[in-house]
Amino acid sequence: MTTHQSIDPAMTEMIPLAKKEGIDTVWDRHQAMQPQCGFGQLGVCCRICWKGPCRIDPFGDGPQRGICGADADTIVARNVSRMMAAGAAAHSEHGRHIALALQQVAEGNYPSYQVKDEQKLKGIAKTLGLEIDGKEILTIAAEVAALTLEDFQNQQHDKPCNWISATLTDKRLEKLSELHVLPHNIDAVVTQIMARTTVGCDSEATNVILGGVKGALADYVGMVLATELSDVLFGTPQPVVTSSNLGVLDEAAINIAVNGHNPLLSEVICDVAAQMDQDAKAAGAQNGINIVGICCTGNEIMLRHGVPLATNYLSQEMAILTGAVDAMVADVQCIMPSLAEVGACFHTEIITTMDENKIKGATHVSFREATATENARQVIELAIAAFKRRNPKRVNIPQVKQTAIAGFSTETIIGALSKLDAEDPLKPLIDNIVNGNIQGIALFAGCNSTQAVQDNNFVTIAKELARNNILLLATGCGAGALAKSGLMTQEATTSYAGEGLKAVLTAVGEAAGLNGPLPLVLHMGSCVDNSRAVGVAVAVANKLGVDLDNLPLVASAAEAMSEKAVAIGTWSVALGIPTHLGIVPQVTGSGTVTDILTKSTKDLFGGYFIVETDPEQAAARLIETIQERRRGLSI
Ligand code: BF8
Ligand code: SF4
Repeated sequence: MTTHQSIDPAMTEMIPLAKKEGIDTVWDRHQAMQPQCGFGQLGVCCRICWKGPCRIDPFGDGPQRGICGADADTIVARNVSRMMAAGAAAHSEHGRHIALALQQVAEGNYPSYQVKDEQKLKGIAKTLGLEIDGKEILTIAAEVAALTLEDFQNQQHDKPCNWISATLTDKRLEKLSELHVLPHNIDAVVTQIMARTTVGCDSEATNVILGGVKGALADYVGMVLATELSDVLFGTPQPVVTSSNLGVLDEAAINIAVNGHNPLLSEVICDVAAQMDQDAKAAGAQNGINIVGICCTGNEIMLRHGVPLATNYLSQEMAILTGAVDAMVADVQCIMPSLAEVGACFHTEIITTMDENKIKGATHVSFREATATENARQVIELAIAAFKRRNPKRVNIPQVKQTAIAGFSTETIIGALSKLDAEDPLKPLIDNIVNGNIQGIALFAGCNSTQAVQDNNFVTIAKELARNNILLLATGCGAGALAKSGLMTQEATTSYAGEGLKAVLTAVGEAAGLNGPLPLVLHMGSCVDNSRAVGVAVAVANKLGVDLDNLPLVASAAEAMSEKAVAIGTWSVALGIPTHLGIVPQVTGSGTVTDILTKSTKDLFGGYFIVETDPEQAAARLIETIQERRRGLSI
């Protein structure tokens, strides 16, 4: 049974429970917000200066220009570019944290961290063009950190960011350079967007959007460096069998849910929790401490430690409604401000950890990398204290849980393929794309939104694509949706994959020692880990001697919500990837901007947005897009 808000079976229990308890959730607030403002939905509302707010009449009867003279095209273009800048800022700030941590580790500071994956670090150093022979590992770490931080500091406009130059195809770099959208400095590019979109500046829509695209590519830089350096510090993900959905909460344990994005604290919480298990048992929790994940922090530790994923973005409040979460630890991004209020209805301690991200009513533990172990201990002590206040009568854990095989980093995928061809690991993948066993590759990324039935777009599209022999990759809350729906299992491959895809997933899985196929959907990680999918695509493109816009590769942000998703979708398009949005973006008030994003980008970059809210129609369009790409390659 499903509800009209969600297809997540745990929600069929939790949504009525919230009603019964009289607790407002994201779905109630969505309802209360109806009808939502039409001007905002179309993107034609401007609040950039205090002469405004201004809005353009979409029917042509009222004002067609704001007070300053800006028309719908300018207003829409500025609004969406600013979203790209905000997304880039969020991911890059996360990346900067990781890079600064690596720099300190290299200097022998930050005792809670170390270089965990030396091979990865050496590989990165080579990719960035560093000489490593005869160098100590910490020297290499220092040099990699310095080159990374240069991407936030470089003032030479004609020198692109190190991490973009090192990770894309030559042809793509040339194209982006010709279009003047290659970022040279993440911070500067974000600043430029804010500057050029302020009152009385850039008003030509295409120019504004191209400025935004440069910001979106800066977002890519922030993500790829965050992902790669996280692997250095915390280990490169390997396949791991774990589980997902609210049934991963354990009534007999102290449940700590880690929510957000940045793995710096959650990694240490995992370590310290293992050491404090006895304290938990002494407090009466028979099964000790049970760490579970939510959103992308959840994805990060799911991939690296097999920590189960409790839920994805839209249902984060529902984890608290189970009455079994003793502490929810929030770092940055996609944390609902309502958590403190919901937590107050139960015994749950809501703990914020980053000084720049506080919630009224939550307990704040000021996290510092230098004192990470101590901070993790504080958090766990708060959870133990809260557990003692837990009311067993209010515990309602839905018995809904799915197995999920996760941990498909680029290295893991290539490693699994190398079991079929050690000399040339990409050959089996390419051969199977050419012979049609695999028709193409689709990356599912991005959020949940109340604008769709939770998880439904992802699951419907994924099943249809799999049936049509398309290899599926996933990240972020899209990955959460597909994990909760049981599509990251070997059984799902047996049930849903088309014959060709099934044969390939089985051959690779058997060769990799899995006693069966690979799961139907390969979980590549959090949102910043979208860069892993680019890694696979670039390797395939280079091997074939083509560019990314020739590959039978599509992306789908089927339930996009966040400004970060706007940035990711836009760099995906700029890299040449047709990118589906299952939510109508707030740009349709300008025909010009809509055309730029869905049509002109095809000529400029090869990638473009496909907007389709109906998941079956969306699947059909994605399949047709892959076929078009195949025809282009004459395969
Ligand atoms: O970075 S997918 S709702 S949690 S923004 Fe947020 Fe969207 Fe989830 Fe992760 Ni990404
Ligand atoms: Fe209105 Fe122009 Fe000010 Fe925007 S910038 S609020 S359109 S006057």
